[in-house]
Amino acid sequence: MTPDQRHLSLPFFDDVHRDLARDLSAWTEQQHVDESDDRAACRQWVAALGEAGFLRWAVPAAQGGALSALDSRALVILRETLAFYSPLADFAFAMQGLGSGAITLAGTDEQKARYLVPVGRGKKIAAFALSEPEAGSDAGALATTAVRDGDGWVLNGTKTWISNGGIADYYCLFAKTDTAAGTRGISCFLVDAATPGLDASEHIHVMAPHPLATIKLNHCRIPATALLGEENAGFKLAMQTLDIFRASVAAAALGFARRALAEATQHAKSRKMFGHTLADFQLTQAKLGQMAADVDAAALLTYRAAWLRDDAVRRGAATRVTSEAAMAKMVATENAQRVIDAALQMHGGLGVRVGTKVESLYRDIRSLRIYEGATEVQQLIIGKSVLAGG
Ligand code: COS
Repeated sequence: MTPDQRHLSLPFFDDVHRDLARDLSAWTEQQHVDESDDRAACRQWVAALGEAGFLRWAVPAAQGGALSALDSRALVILRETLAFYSPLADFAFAMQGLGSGAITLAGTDEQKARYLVPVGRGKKIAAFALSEPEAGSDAGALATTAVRDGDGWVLNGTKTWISNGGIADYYCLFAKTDTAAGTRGISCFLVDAATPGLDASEHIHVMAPHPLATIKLNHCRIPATALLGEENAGFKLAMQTLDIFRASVAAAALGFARRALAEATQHAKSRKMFGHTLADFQLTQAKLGQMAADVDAAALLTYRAAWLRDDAVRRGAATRVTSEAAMAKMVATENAQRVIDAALQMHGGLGVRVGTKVESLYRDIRSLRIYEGATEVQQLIIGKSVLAGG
């Protein structure tokens, strides 16, 4: 099954995006990764994506990337296409981007060379460590501390829900450097996985298996050069990184929804019922019509958010796309959940049978409505922006 790519003719995209989508789709269709062990599969996907050159889109050209700056539309195309075929392939790509995005935004030349070059080749696995047991949606409430010690820092605390936890080579990790300053007292650090005192052995098992762990930091000593960006400017850096990747979460949801719609359409055309096919019934046609509209609404919001950011970068403008990215993430993930549920329902008993594509999609989509800012957080962000007048 291949994705419908008619949307690529929309003016949001350039030829570079169209070529990328076609090459990636042809490549991914040929991959045969055994996904029964999610951690081994992710390592394999990172290596394969790196070797094939697709991780180059997660880093800028100066560090071996495909384009001079991170391109949101390319990220959207990559995640949408990979998600159509394999949620784990999408996850592997996404984490290379999310775990290195802050370095692209704020890294020194040395940090960029040390981390971005291998990330773009699939030689280092990246992770983004923001959440904590008591700081999920309220990201500013984190309790992990980084205290100056001689010419370095000492980290103490617990990070949780960390994607790639346990298989990452380094963590882009946020900690309090001024406990009295709220969101203005958070800094970002690049912490190598082999740092003594870092324990990533507690795996978290979830309904759609992927590498996820709790990270314990017990007197982890890191050098002064591990500080990423300015001291106490880490919260904004985290938010700016999320602004880029939230539209790509929307794209992953879109890839899942497109796959569910394709599965439902194929099933409706072939399934015999009451002397007809399922597709002959108006009830089925109405359902497919609603699903297609939900997919297109999600697509347009996602492409708009990506285009707006790329356009601002091209013009050198400091325009924030926080609200547009939040709308895309909220609508695409919520719509995808509905589309997948409808596709599953259309499959009848087969829909809940383990091994059926719509069954795994039903599990895969659920966490996207939660991570990188739950739907309720997106509503909050959009609402604040409406009240602020834009
Ligand atoms: N870009 C740049 N700066 C931003 C920003 C953005 N997108 N969002 C917020 N900021 C800045 C604000 O301008 C403010 O700056 P000042 O201190 O100079 O005034 C500062 O950051 C604090 O912003 P705010 O007051 O809005 O922060 P809140 O503590 O109210 O939190 C939300 C805002 C809820 C939006 C934030 O905590 C959030 O996004 N939570 C979800 C976190 C998340 O996605 N977790 C998943 C982790 S990855 S799986």
